[in-house]
Amino acid sequence: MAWNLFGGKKKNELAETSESDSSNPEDGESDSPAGDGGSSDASPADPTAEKKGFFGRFKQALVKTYSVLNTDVRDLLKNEGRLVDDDFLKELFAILIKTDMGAGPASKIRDEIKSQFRGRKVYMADFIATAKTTIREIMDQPERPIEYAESGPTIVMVCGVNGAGKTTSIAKLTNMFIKDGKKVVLGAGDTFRAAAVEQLNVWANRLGAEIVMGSQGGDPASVSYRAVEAAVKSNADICIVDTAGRLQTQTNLMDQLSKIRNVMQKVVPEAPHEVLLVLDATAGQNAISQAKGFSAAAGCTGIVLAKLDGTAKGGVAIPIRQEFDLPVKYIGLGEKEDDIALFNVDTYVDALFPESFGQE
Ligand SMILES: Nc1nc2c(ncn2[C@@H]2O[C@H](COP(=O)(O)OP(=O)(O)OP(=O)(O)O)[C@@H](O)[C@H]2O)c(=O)[nH]1
Ligand SMILES: [Mg+2]
Repeated sequence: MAWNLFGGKKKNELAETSESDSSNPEDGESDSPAGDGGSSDASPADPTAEKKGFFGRFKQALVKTYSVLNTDVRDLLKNEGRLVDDDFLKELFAILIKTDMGAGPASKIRDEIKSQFRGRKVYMADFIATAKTTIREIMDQPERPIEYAESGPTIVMVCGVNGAGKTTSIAKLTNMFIKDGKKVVLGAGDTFRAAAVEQLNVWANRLGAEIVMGSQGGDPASVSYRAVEAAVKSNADICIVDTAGRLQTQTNLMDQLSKIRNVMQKVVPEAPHEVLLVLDATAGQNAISQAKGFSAAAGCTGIVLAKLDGTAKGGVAIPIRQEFDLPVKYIGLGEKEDDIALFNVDTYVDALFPESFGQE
């Protein structure tokens, strides 16, 4: 059972999906901030449990960010509120910046508080409401699951800097598709690192996906071509191609991504249907600067924000959404194949500011 991973794609779940898109902040509010939203608390037969589970998983992913932000804001505002003056605005900005939301979004929240409350007292509820509204406005995007090909296999290319979480994210996506009854072919296009092919092969065997591999040091374009070809031949639904980690400054490696695209198109002219840029949330703002050139060079269509669970810098999803001008499609919540969720702005904001925010 997917965690609403497919948006509206699963016809037999449409009724549940529309309810469980977690735009309701009350979902799972009985959870602790750490959330208990692992796979244990939702049963397929119980949509309420699924709602709690989906929200709980977001809370779990953001628990480190929430904890720091909550403590700082509570210390700032106390129970009695604070007069909005220059000192207060400076302190507030410094607190917001710590989440790695970036200067733009932090200034926007600060300025909004300033224009609404200057010379008066601001209370916790005012802050939460202003922050949530402002972040929602900045991030505004509909849920965007994978866009499927109209016919034939959907070809997905995955790229990003070294160690961002590409291969693990591919495993998670594969698991999600297979659970949804889809046939998946993987292409081990990272021929650069010695253990990379084996890492993907282990996942493929464990999850039950077909895999096309080449030799280490071989041509990634050739592997990608053969993977797409195999997907067409075997009537697969999805073909996901892994690529080696690279930096946007490595021109030859960035050109290699274009070459991979070109050879895919010889088999399926519309390929790749999706180019997912995997970003490491633990790198915070560095994740943005490291991967800034990727979007244009690789023709990215969406972002997977991996390792959100491992960081107190979870505010980074906000500038990522802005800077790349791409939808954040999925978030990574851990190292296991189930640790993925479809990204939803409302759920993200509600998880950052759950009902417990500001309380002891
Ligand atoms: N906590 C956590 N760890 C993750 C997540 N995604 C990946 N990892 C871990 O991050 C490390 C790197 O993940 P990989 O998937 O190998 O990253 P990659 O981008 O394929 O790396 P290269 O192929 O070397 O460029 C591994 O130890 C993963 O288990 C996540 O969402 N949460
Ligand atoms: Mg890899």
